[in-house]
Amino acid sequence: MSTAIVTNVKHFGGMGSALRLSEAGHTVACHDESFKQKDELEAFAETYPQLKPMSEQEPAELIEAVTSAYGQVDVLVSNDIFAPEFQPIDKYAVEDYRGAVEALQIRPFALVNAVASQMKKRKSGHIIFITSATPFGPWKELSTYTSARAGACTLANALSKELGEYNIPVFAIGPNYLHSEDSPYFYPTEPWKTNPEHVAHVKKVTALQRLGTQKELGELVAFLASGSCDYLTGQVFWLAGGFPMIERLPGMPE
Ligand code: IXW
Repeated sequence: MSTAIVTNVKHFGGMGSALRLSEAGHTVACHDESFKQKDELEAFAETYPQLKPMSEQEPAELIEAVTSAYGQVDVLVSNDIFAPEFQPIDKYAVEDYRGAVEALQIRPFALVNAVASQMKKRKSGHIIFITSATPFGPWKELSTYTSARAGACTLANALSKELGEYNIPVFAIGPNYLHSEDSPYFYPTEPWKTNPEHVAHVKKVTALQRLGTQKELGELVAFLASGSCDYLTGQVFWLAGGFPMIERLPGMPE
């Protein structure tokens, strides 16, 4: 029996990860900010009886609660979210950057900080950060979010160096244009699947010309967590359909 944790489960890559890990036989403990409210937690438990919602919010408390309820943590999926705000550098407040770093770097760091000792003792575990493909293809005027995400990708790579001897692979999955269904983080059905201008944009900037699905994200998470190819560690997987698509220079010969 294996215990997995998925954070921010209702958002970004949360549901794809949790449902697929559960299908693969993991007991999946789920964090979400909304689970602070008892009725939200109960509603989630009723809709998804195969998943285990947790009310704890602080990383160390969450790890402790999951460990005592479901046993040692085998898989950590730190699925981090932050509302990106586009601004030129002289318009951002310095605090905007601090906020992005707190949510996108400190949070996964704190989770690993809390879970590492039990994984090291057992010499087993898998750690996956869901980050972003924006460091691979940065947009103009999104410096805070993009750089904070880049730090999380590097954190995964750096941790892979020290946790390798304990048989703990560490990965980052960097999505972009991942359909988030009814969550605002980051490509909900409205408008990204419905508004013709948004659909045309996705077609243009991704080589595969469409949004990625929760199912596709879940397949990668489950594969990386499965241990079936444990000679991998430290990679950042850009799960972004070939974003950013670079078009041919105008005027170049055929
Ligand atoms: O920044 C994102 O969306 C902004 C609209 C994508 C996310 O990093 C994965």
